[in-house]
Amino acid sequence: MKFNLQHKDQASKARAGRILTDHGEIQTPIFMPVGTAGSVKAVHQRELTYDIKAQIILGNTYHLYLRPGLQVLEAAGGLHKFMGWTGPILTDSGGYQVFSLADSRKITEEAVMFQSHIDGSRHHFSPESVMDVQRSIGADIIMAFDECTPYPCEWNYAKTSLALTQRWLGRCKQRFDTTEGKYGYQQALFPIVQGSTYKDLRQDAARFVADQDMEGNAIGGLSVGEPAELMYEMTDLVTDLLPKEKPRYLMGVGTPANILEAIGLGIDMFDCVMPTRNARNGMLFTTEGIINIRNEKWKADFSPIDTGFPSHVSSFYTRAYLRHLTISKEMLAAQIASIHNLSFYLWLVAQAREHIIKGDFLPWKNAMVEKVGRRL
Ligand code: PRF
Repeated sequence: MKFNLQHKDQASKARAGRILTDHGEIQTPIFMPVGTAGSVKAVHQRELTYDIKAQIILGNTYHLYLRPGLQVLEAAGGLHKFMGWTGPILTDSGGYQVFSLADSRKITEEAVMFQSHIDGSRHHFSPESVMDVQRSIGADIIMAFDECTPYPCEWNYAKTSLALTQRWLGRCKQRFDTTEGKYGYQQALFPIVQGSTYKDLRQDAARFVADQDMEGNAIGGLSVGEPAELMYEMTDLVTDLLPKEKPRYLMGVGTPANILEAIGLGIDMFDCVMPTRNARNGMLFTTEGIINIRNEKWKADFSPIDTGFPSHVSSFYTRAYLRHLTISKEMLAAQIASIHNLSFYLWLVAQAREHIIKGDFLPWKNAMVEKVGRRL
C-alpha cells in the first residue's frame, strides 16, 4: 500500500491524498460503505461501482468468521472473489463487534471468549487469531485487535484497557510480520488509537501508535455516545500527533456533518452504517438536509428525492413514490434509499476533496455543515 499526500489545506488540517492498493486507487478523503457480512445491504456490486462510485468497502471479521466461515472464504480465493468486488476492501478486526454483538463475552490478557449471536456457539478471538482470520478473508487493509471502551468510561478502566490494546497491538504486529497474504497481493495493518475521552490517554495512545510506524493509522473509541464536541476535541488532539504522511481513519463516523468536521481535523477515511441502516428506516440524507420519507408531508410530493448532485436514483424517483414503497415495506424502498444515501455520502467526500484542492475548503465546509444537518 502507498499513500501520497497531494494537497494540504491552508486554513484547516484537511488533506487530499491518494491510497494505492493492489486492488486499485482510493482518492481521499473517502467514505467506505459498510458491507458487514460480504454485502453492502440492499446494494449490489454493479451499483456500488457505477451508481455510488464506491472506491473501497468494509467487511467485518466477526461476521465473516462466523458465517460463511474461513473454509468457504479460502476455497473461494478470498472475499474479493467470493463477493465479486474487484476494488479495495478493509476489514475491521472483530475487536468492536465482539463487544457490541456477541453474547456472554469474557475478556482476558490472552483473548476474548464469546458466544455467537447467531447460534450461541463458543469461540475466541486473540490478536494472533484475528490476524490469521484477516489473512484468510484477504482484505487490502486489516485492523489491529483492540478494546473499544464504552462512553462514559472511568479513567482507571480506560487506562487499563488502553494498556491491553497496546500489548495486543504488539502481538498483532508480530503475527502480521511473520505471515503473508494468502492470495498473492499485499495487505496493510492499521493500529487503532484508543484512550476514551481523556486527553492524557489519547496523547499517550497516539504517540504509541505513531512510534509503530505502520502504513496507516486509525482512531477508535469515538462516536460511542459522547457529545460531538468531545469527539472533535479528541480527534484534533490525535491528528496533531499522528504522522502526516500516513492515512488516518476515524472508525464508525458518522453523520454528514461529523464527516465534514473530521475532514477539517485531518481525517482521510471514514465508515459508518448510518447511510445504509438509516436508509432502511426511511431516513434520507440530502444536499438540503435530512428527510424522514415516512412523513405524511411527502405523500403527494412528486418532486425527485434530490437533484442537488448527480445520482440516477435520486433524480429518477419521486419522494411520494419512495414514501409509498417504504410504507408498503417494499424491498425496492431499501434499495433506492440505500443507493441514494451512499451516493450522497460519496459525492460529499468527493466535493470536500475538490474544495481542499481548490483552496476554499473551510468556507465550503461551514456552509455545507449548516445545510446537511437541517431537518426537512
Ligand atoms: N474499534 C474497532 N472498530 C470500530 C471502533 C473501534 O473503536 C469504532 C468506534 N466508533 C467503530 N468501529 N476495532
